[in-house]
Amino acid sequence: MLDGISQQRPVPDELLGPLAEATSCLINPETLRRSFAEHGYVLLRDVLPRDEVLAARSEVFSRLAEVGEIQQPVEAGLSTGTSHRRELAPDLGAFWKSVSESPALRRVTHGPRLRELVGLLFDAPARPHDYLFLRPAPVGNATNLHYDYPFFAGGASQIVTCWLALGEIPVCDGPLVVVEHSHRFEDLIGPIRSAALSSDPEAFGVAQEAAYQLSAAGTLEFARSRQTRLLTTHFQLGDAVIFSGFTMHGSLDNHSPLARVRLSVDVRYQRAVEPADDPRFFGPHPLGAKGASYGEQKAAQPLGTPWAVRQ
Ligand SMILES: O=C(O)CCC(=O)C(=O)O
Repeated sequence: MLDGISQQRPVPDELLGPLAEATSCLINPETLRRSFAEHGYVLLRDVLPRDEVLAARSEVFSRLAEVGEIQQPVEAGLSTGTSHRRELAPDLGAFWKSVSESPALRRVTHGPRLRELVGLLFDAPARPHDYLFLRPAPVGNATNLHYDYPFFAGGASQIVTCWLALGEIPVCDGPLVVVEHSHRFEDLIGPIRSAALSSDPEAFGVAQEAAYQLSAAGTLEFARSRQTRLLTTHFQLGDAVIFSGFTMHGSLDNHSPLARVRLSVDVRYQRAVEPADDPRFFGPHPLGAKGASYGEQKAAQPLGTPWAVRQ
C-alpha cells in the first residue's frame, strides 16, 4: 500500500496495512459480531445506497461552494484555496450546524440502512446520536490518534462509531486509519475507562486529554513502539467502517495532488433501549463534548484556515 503520509512523513511499508473486510459476514451476523470482537472494527464495502451518499456529498459541497471554498462541479470536491465563510456566515457554529443537519446527509447517517447494519452488530435495535461530525478535510489536514470512548460515553453501556466515506477517498487523500490491535491495549484503555466512568467531571476532562495524548510522541513512533500498524484502505462511495469506542484511530494526512477535499462523516450509535437523554449528543441543539455544539468542531473553521488553528 503506497502513498500514506502521517504528520508530514511517509509511512514506511511495515507500519501500514489494509483494513480487514467484513462485508461477506453480513449474511451471517454472528460472524460479523465475531469479526468486530476480533479486530475492534468492521470494514463494510458498498453497503450504503450510493445515490443517497452522492446526494449527501453534493449537498455538503454545494454549501461550501456557496461560501467560496469548493469549485464547480461540486461533486469533484476540489478546493478553491480560499474562503468567504467568515463574511457570508459570521456565526460559524450556526453555519456548521446547518450543514451538519442537511437532509440528504441525515438520510445517510440516520437512515434505515445504517441503523440496520449497526443493529446486526449489536444484535439489538440501534439508534444514532443526533450530534455528528462531518469532516471536509483539505490538503494538510489530519486527525491525531485517539480513542472515542471518553468523548462519547454517555448513559449507554456501549457506543460504536460509524465512519462513512462520502465519496472516493484514496490513501493520498488522508482517510481513516485504525491502529491494529489497539482495542487490546489494556494499559491505555484501563485508565481511560475508569476516569471516564468516574462521576468527577474533572477526571472526565483528564480522560479526554489523555485519549489524545497517547501518541503525543508522534504517530509513527507510537506505532513502532507498539509493534503495530496503521490500517487503512482506498475507500469508495458507500463504504463504512464501524468501530468500538476503545479502538484507536485517526487519519493520514491529506496530500491530494488535485487539492481534493476528503469528505467523510462520523456518527455514534448505541442500543435503542438505552437512555438517550445526554444533552451533549441528543436533542435539537446538542451541546457537543465540550459544550460549544457544532462550533467546537474543527470543520466549523473555514477550509484553508491553517492546520494549527483548526486542531
Ligand atoms: O475522519 C477523521 O479524520 C477522524 C475520524 C474520527 O476521529 C472518528 O470517526 O471518531
